[in-house]
Amino acid sequence: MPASTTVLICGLGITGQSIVRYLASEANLLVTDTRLETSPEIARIAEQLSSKSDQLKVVKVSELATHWAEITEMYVSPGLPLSHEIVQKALEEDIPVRGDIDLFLDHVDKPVLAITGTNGKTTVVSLITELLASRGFISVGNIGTPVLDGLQRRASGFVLELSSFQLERLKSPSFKVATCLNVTADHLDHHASFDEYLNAKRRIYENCEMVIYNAKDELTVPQNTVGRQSIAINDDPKWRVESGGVVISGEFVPASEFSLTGEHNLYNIVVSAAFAHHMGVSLEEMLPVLRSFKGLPHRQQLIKVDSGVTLIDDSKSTNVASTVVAIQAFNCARRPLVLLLGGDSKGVDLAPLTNATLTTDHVVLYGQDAYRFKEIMDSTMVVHMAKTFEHAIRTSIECAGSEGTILFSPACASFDMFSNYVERGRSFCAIARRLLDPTTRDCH
Ligand code: UMA
Repeated sequence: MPASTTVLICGLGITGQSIVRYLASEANLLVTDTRLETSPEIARIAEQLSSKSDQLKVVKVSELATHWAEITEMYVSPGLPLSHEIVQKALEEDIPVRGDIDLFLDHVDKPVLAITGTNGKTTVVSLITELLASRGFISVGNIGTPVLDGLQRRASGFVLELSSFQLERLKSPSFKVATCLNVTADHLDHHASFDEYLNAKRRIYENCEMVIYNAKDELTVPQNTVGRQSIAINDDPKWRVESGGVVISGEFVPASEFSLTGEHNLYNIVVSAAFAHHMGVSLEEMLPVLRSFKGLPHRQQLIKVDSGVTLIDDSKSTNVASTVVAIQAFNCARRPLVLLLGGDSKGVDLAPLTNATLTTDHVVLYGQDAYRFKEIMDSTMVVHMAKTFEHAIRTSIECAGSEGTILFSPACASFDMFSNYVERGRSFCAIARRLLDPTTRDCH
């Protein structure tokens, strides 16, 4: 980048901070965040950054008007919608608007395997990374390590988790292998419509060398596969989910051999194996990893308690589709089955939950959108409204009796009460364990 370049970085979350670190010695940086004047944490980060460099200036959004003429490029964090006035103003001024993934793709010279989807992407990214760990691959992106920080680490390749936010602002995707796992309604407080969300997700296939998709799920099928390598899972006899197991690389493996449970995870296993196969990993090498992979915390995770109650932490469920999948997975669990959900529903249609909840025995609702959920429940359902998170857990325990199952699968973002789903999941475990096992102090 020429030294005279002035780059505007918008957003001071972990993405914005990684862009600052990456471009610090290459350009004059202007940094802003819509939360500068309302969040003490963001103000502290801004102060810290400006104290470290003379080439970095923090500006309030209201002060940007005097800077547009000098700005040559702008990087926008994933959490800031492209419809935001700052982005719209930059576009009016003909300033190129990019995301951190563009900068990463400009500089990366290692294979990048890209994964998106409404649900399951973190599980798939983690499993592919384990399958390729001996080849020196690391996971980056929406999973939690900003891509530019990943670029500074010694890696032979990257397994990149992409959100719709990251994909919609990506200028020219060009991945070695890409998949979109599934698409169901989510983030409709950010995207103007389901189609806009779907189109963002499907951008992952643009210009990529190889596409992997579910031939039985039209929304995941790339519009153009001509001239590219592809694996059409469930259409290809060597790669498919079958009753009671999976076929990977032409071999049948029974579901009972895997630690991961649920039909959706069988698909996740096939996709992950297809990626590893394309990167040269043999079936013999893969099988021990596929068998031992236990999944990730807060995703349909069984929590041990010294009580007859079965406790499932699915705090990672931040949308309706993933809660429907969780209800199906625990349909045969010990009864009564108590579903605990609530939080910030992000403006999506909640109706797909109506039928799914009919197979549960009780529903306990809490948080900002508890009443939106109550409205879509069938009149025959036993629905309990809780005033606080602790009250919700206490009510769930009462409903579960001595040997029922509590499924904590919120179907919502956590931001009305917690900083993220991890904090929410930990809090759920800690409170539930305290109430069920008064001698237990913590949750791991
Ligand atoms: N925000 C502002 N003003 C700004 C910038 C952001 O108000 O100027 C708000 C956003 O509305 C959002 C929050 O700040 O609510 C955080 O956004 P951010 O872009 O600053 O977030 P980062 O800390 O940079 O983290 C982002 C991803 N967060 C989001 O997309 C919201 C992280 O994914 C990701 O791990 C990280 O980049 C590295 O790539 C988290 C996430 O929640 C896990 N992702 C969503 C999901 O999985 O559903 C998409």
